[in-house]
Amino acid sequence: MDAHGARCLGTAANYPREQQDLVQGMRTGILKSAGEIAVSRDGDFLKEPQISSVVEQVLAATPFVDIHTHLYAPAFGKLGLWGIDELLTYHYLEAEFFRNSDIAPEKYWSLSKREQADAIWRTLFVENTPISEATRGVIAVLKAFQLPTDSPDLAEARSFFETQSIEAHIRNVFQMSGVSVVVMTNDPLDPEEAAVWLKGVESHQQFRAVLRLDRILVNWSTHWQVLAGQGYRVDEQVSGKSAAEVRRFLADWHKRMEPVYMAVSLPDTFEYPKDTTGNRLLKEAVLPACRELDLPLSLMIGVRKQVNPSLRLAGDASGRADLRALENLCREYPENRFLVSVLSRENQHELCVYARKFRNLMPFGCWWFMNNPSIVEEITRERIEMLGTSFIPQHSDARVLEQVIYKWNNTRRTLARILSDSYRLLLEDGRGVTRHEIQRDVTRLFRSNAEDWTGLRAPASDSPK
Ligand code: RAT
Ligand code: ZN
Repeated sequence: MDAHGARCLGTAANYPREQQDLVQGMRTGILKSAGEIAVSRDGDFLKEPQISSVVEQVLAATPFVDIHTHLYAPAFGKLGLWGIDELLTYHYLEAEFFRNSDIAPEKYWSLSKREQADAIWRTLFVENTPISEATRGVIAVLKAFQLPTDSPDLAEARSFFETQSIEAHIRNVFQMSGVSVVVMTNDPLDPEEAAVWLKGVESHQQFRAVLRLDRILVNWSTHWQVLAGQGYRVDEQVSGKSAAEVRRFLADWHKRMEPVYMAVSLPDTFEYPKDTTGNRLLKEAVLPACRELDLPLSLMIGVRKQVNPSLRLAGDASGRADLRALENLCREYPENRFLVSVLSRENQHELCVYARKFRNLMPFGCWWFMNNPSIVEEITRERIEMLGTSFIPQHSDARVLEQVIYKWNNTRRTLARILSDSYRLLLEDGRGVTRHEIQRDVTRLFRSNAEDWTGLRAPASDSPK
């Protein structure tokens, strides 16, 4: 059946006999016939029962680009987190720990990292069944390294990680998770991180930089003096030469970091336009710098910082944002590209609608509280239905190296189901799909949309599994 036929099922009477049979078959639920006709037209089309396994194979064999993480290249030393104690003290798990333990946050923060990890293991993995997304993630990592998943303590896991050398371990982890390149989050105003950059770091093809701007765009009043102290002529009100000087600061850091985009995480209350220092800096410094340097700006919208400060990093929540701010930015700055993720479930559909209106908007990832299979499934189905393959389905947001194993494994598992369903529906509607097309779609979703948008060119040689 041709595309026209598929669109016009209501007027089947005008069709040749073969198509009338097909339409009848589809209406009465004998959907196999669509697949048979498609296959007979072109041997490359897959039969319905083949679709899932081809989708799974293609997903497994395609090296992904991880467009947003908090991982670091080995040159950053202790800033790069890895190993069992870091995995267990991930703030997603700390939030769950505080629900399940009598230990007060102040007491927990006074423990050593090792003691914290022991407490979390005991509470969430021994005394409770680890069925939450974040706890299952640790189990999947232990299993990937053939470590015990039900041990009363962490002795064996610790001794395994202690014997790994970081470079080889990174290669191994990337291979196991099927990622070829990860994008870091690099804050030029973080004193510890800035010190590493200022000493000079060799660029690493598999860890690409991102110029993170939260301290400039969201917390200017407590950070402008750092820039002033470094010789940039800025003031708290962003008057005079301030915006030009921030552009100079960004250009200097661009030279140093070679970032693939600039990024900021914004509160649910973000509005644009509105006369705030943040918006002045956005309009007069950041957006012009992105245009000059041909970089997209990533806006991660909807965080409500520190609703419970005693939980530290685990104390942030999410809120629904007014995405008219995004509409205004996309319309007023067609020369800027915006990579956008939103933190509240309620904003997801609007984000898809805006992406249909503005080609300079690229939705990416299921961020933080959205990164659970049920929500990922909902968001991704919606995005495919509204945007086809013109979006970036996922990023890992990994803070600890080995997390990419479980996070990307989960993404492949969920996406296999969703993509297979999409191709099956397409087949039922009258259009077969080939392995080549599935590969083209997966490559676009998990590599080339990110590469084309950021100018990031990932090394293609490192293929997973
Ligand atoms: O997901 C997270 O780990 C959050 O704490 C944030 O880091 C968020 O992803 C961000 O980049 O701001
Ligand atoms: Zn993040």
